[in-house]
Amino acid sequence: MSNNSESNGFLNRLSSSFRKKPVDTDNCTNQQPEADKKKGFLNRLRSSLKKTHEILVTPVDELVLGRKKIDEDTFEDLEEILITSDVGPQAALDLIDRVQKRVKHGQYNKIDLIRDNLKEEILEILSARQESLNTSRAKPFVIMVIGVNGSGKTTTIAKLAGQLKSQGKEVLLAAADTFRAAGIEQLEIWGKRTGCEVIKQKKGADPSAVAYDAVHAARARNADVLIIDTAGRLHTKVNLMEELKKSKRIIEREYPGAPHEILLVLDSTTGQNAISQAKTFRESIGCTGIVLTKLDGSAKGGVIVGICEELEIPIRYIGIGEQMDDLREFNAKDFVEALFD
Ligand SMILES: Nc1nc2c(ncn2[C@@H]2O[C@H](COP(=O)(O)OP(=O)(O)OP(=O)(O)O)[C@@H](O)[C@H]2O)c(=O)[nH]1
Ligand SMILES: [Mg+2]
Repeated sequence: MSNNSESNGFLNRLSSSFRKKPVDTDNCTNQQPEADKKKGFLNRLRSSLKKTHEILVTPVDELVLGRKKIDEDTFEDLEEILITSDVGPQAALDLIDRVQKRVKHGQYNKIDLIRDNLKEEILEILSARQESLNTSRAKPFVIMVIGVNGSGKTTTIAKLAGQLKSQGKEVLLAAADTFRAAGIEQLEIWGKRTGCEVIKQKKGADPSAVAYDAVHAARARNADVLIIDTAGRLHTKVNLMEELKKSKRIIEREYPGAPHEILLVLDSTTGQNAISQAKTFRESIGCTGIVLTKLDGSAKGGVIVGICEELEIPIRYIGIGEQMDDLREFNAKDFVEALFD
């Protein structure tokens, strides 16, 4: 945000999105029967993954139409579909290999079962990265949220804070994105809305100093969870990565064992670039979990397969919209069902 009017415009949009649908911190206690809730949840996920479905699944259905048997061409066409749908070259080859093996074993050697083969293999790849975040294993549990500019870090923090609050947890937020005044303001607004205290300093302050204050505050208040927001940074900017490392070092020094989670937020609309981002962040600072955002607006959701295949980092959450309940714990089975339906 370069000036005040831009910043105000952004904050107004943020507030109006709340007016449309207020934060529901009582979400987990509402009376909606479980089955209905699950159905609504799957429908929402299905409509979020519609664009990815059209790029990844519809062409597979078309591939099957009019063919009588599986041959070399079938696999070539399938590979092309997988690559165009941002699954990524490595994951595409692996998937083809897996499907070919099944065909060889004569398990599913009918053309119309290509789709089922593919679905099952994708499920297997995704399931290996399903591991939910357990914030109860330390108190306070410290989460550092990192990622490139605009990937969805701050909104993810807000959604996560809202959800943890609704579970009765005491959550503290730290505005260690000191790069822009609007970054601090944005977190403050979310802090108010979710009822979480925000630890902050002035714009331009050393982010490690904010992290230092926040760790001490979280320990003094005996908070359950501390979530630290950081400024967006291009993964290729060495000095900015060093700044992040410094914050991590300070947190470690002040509270051995922390940060307990380094959550990397990746924007699914960036497709294959999300994988390069993850590799660089992993190498320079390390990350213990991934949040894949903006799946609702993305035709490149297939990248989730590449992420799961190429990086051994669990996917903790997925973002499927801008509302509070649009951050979902990653469930591979639900995801694949919604994608292929
Ligand atoms: N449609 C959609 N929009 C999202 C999602 N997650 C975040 N956004 C939007 O993405 C935009 C950027 O989100 P922020 O949370 O500000 O991103 P950030 O990573 O904190 O950005 P910087 O602090 O500038 O690096 C906002 O307009 C969010 O509402 C999502 O899952 N779906
Ligand atoms: Mg931010």
